[in-house]
Amino acid sequence: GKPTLAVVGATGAVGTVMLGILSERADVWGEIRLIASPRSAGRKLTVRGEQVEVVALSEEAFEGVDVAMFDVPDEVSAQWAPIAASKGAVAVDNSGAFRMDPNVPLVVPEVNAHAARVRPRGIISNPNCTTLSMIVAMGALHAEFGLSELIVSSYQAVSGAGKEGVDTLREQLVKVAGTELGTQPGDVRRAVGDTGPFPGPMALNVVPFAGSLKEDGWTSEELKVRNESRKILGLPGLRVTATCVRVPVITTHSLTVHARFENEVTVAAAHEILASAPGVVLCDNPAKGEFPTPADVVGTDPTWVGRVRRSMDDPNALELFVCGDNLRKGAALNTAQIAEVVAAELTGVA
Ligand code: 2RA
Repeated sequence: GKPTLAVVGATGAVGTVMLGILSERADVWGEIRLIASPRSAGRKLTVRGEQVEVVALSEEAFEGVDVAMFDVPDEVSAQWAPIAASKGAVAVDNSGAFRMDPNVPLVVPEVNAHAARVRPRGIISNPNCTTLSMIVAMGALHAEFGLSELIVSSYQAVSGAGKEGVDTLREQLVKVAGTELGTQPGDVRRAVGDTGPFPGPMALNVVPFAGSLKEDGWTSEELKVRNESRKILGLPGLRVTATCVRVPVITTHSLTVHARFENEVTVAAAHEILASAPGVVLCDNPAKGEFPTPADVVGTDPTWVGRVRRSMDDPNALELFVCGDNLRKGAALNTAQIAEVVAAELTGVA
């Protein structure tokens, strides 16, 4: 029969998008079990057009589960993904708890689907949304030109910080709408008051800090881009520098990328690769005003790439602008794709 899937964290920002994605994609699952904190147990959610009652997270909840997706905070995954695995499920985890564990593969199916088969702990990790928003395009270019360095700046949407992030921006936008704020030092900060999960106002502003502070002034997000890109691409020595910035966008992360390669590159060759790469859409006609923006990309599955230029001072380097929906490919969609790779393996289709 078809494998049983559990969705842990079904009521969260990513879980909600996941239920929509599971309803749209080819139906490879038998039972879909929805699991959340005891606080949400008993709620009914719609998946595949059916009402399903949410059950509380417990050991018994994983009985008979073949694949368990986790969209929960790091500490919840750290505790419960190994329990799901000990019950015989393959855990596909979207937290940061296991991504850099050498015994846990970090998988983006378009780039390294093969890595999903080797999972000594019964756990597969899903990358962070910032890495995921550009890595499919980078993987395609790497396969052709051989990547040697990435220098990126991110423009990250507030939904990366969950529902609280979205609520915070929406409340702030109401406070600044129709005013003349944004003309005096501190006027926006005073008007919006509470900045919620962000270290500065998000309305009428950009904040050059996402995640938490780590060593030498780097943030957790910046280290994730570096470490995860290296692991996914299988390039442990890849030079990577990231500056992660939060912008007043609800959903869809963008990045500017300076990518340096072993070999000389041309825009025409890069266009050809990006236009034919699975999971990538090339949208690059600036003369017609055509380039990806979060407002146009949100709600879609692919990684969108535009503004492709060859670096003026380096024939081996490209400059690009990349957008990806951080809740879809950046989280739920990639997790669903990994789970489908496992389902195909379990049912002998792969
Ligand atoms: C963010 N990447 O955008 C984080 C979410 N995991 O805040």
